[in-house]
Amino acid sequence: MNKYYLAIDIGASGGRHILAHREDGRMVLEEIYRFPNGMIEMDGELIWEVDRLFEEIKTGMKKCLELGKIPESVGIDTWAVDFVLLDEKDKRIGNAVAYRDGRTNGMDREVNCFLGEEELYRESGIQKQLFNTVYQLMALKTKKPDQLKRANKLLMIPDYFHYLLTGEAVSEYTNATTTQLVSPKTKEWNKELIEKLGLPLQIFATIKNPGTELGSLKEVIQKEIGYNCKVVLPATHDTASAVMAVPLKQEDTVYISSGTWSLMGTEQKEANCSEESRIHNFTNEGGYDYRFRYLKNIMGLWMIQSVKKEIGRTLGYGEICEAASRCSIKSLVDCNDNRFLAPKNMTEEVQRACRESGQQVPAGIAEVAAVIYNSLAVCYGKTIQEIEEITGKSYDCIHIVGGGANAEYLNQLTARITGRIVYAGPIEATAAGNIAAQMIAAGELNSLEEARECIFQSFPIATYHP
Ligand code: LRH
Repeated sequence: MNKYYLAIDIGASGGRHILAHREDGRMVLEEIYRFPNGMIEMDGELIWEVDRLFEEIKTGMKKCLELGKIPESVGIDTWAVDFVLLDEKDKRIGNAVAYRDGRTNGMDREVNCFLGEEELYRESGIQKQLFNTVYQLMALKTKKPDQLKRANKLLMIPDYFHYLLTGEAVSEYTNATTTQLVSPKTKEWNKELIEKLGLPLQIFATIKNPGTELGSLKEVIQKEIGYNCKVVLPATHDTASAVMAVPLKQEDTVYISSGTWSLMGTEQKEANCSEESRIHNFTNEGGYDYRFRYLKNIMGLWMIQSVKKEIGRTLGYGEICEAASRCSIKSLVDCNDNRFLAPKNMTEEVQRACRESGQQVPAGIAEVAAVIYNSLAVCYGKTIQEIEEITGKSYDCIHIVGGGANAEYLNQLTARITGRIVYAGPIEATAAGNIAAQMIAAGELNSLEEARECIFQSFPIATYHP
């Protein structure tokens, strides 16, 4: 009898339920349910529909029963930094505001009134990004202080869903680090930092590591979906799960977790909270087994997703890639420019950036996409050089994992522009990483190394030469 494990992987643009089991040593994944996600506007805010997402979570879980494949355990991962607040009756306070909402504008100055950026980086090791939880909390403190006063718990999005499933409120470590309020030394909430910022310490739930068994499903949930199973914490930050699934052959490898964002970096045993690292804007996010994800956020395929919605609705991503590869336009934009974080219209923003810098202005989906793909590859090239400078090591290959590893043209460009061999795959890295944490917890795999070896044997990986 196969033992099944269920990964629920929710990204900014969609969610999936993936059932997994082992067969001849390999990891076999089966997508059993899929649903859309995206920010919507409500009460003048950009928000996530967490109530609908929770309904989708349960609908997908019911499919397991229909298929007669009841999982041993389930675990949820999502994007990072966003959270909900609960009052003392465990009712949600306000909306689940999305990180691209403008409420954090100017909040870096507010935070700087309490402590400088150098100190914040020394204490957290986290790359400055205006959408980080710390700036979102400062926005609440300045603009909606009553909400923060009423709050009894802060739960990150996957922690909130796990709480709805089990009644257990904890903070999973990898995602907690993205709040910028966890110490990379103690791996616990940084109480001094939280107090210095005037934030209520009592709302932060106990930190638990991926692999922790949270409990079983609440009775009402069991009744609704028709079975019981354990909830086991994966690395609930999707990027942390994806990095678990990078089939590292040697320790010093550069990866890109490619999806809505491109997260480019390397795994490190210790956090690097130096000034040099801060100035280069690298982050030290917490990883499985306390391995730091030393990486940089690059705007990523969000730019392509947005342009597709605006001017390429009828095309698939493969077709967009293909059409872009036939263009000769040479214009480049700075993918890390905040102007691309949440523009009213991405196509026009890319065109404007080209016009302002005196370059050819792209017209039509193929050219706009070509500018974006080329700009991303150039950004990858700069980033790998920075990683080499900071770590003093050299890297001859790049592993691209996640949905974006499908973008053949981008893979080719990345190999050519960075001059490194590119290995692309697994595409299902996030789900595979989520499952790996559950399988290790169940004793089906012994370690992260063994999980990576298993993943390497289980999924196709394409090679691109410079
Ligand atoms: C990718 C991701 C990334 C975060 C961003 C908020 O989905 O989790 O690692 O920086 O979303």
